[in-house]
Amino acid sequence: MKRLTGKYALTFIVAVICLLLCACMWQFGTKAVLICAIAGVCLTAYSYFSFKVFSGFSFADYKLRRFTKKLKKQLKEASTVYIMGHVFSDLDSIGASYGLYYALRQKYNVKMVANKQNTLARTLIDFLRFSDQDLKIYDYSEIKDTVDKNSLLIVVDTHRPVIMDYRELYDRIDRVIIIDHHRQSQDFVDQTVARYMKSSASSACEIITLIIRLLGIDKPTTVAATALLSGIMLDTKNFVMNTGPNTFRCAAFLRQNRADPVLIKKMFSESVEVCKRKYDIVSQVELFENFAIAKTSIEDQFTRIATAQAADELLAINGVVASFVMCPSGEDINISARSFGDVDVQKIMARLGGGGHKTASACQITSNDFQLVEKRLRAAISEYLNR
Ligand SMILES: [Mn+2]
Repeated sequence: MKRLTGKYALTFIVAVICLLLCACMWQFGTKAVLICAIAGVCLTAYSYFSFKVFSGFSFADYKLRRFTKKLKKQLKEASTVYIMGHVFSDLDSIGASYGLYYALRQKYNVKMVANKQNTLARTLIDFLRFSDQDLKIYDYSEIKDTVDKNSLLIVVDTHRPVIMDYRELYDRIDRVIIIDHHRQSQDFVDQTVARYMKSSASSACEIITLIIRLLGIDKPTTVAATALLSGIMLDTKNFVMNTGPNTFRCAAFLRQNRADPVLIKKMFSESVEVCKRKYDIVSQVELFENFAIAKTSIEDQFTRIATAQAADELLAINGVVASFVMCPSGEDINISARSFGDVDVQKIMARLGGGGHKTASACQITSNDFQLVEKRLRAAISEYLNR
């Protein structure tokens, strides 16, 4: 027999107490019994419906509930549902796509679409394909003939068409749903039938975790839970950046369903070349006020990823509030900037013609003279400090 869940147990107990009270009221006449019965029904209904709210079973806000309703309606009308993330898909993009795919595949005709060649989440994709035999991840070329006018596209982890994994697919489908945690860009044109964009959420995986609970999935598989947790861990840099109460609630829920943090840690592992390069950059750091500045002059396939990771790593230095790493890129010198949020690195990068976020930003300067670029960077930092 299925064990009584908390909700039903509570409702049952309340109903029994109400019935007993009604029986006791018998001696005071039928009026008293009637009043007691009405109160009892109300109380039972209240405990049934409000259980979720008060027991903390669901932390989704009103907007997300409304969005999920819209999503269900759209799903019912769709012939095929495509789920897609962004270009150079990361753990968050793939994890969120898979989480949603997993939640919907029982009921609907869903296809997970991702570029398997250009991805930063190779380890997660391999893990998913190995552990979930039913999963098939499609390239655009494999599905382009199956698109019709009733197709529905769900895009996760981005809302900008230019960086969607397959722009062609977005252009061909009229009904688009967007689920994203990035701040809305100024050039965003809303052509969606429904969207949920919440910049206070840590990651797309956090939002998807809340959605799959609203869709009625209380026990996701270990594979789905691990995929979702990997996205949260990536985007929060292991629960440091952009975390809110819901981040930890979702993580707790996923861990309860046997998400594997050790496996995720292994997914973050890098090749020995990248590691060496990263610490090579870190070891050459110079401090300017509370700002860490480092550089590398070598350009190869490891530079991009090692630079970004070195910039993250530099924030671990005592007292450092922001970090900058310079690296060559063709005719340009790139600067990756990071901070904990007290310093707005986007403003500093904007002075050098770049952009990004408060905590992660970058710019490109056409030059091959590191000294000159560093001078300009220091000037931009001083300007920022004396504004
Ligand atoms: Mn993300």
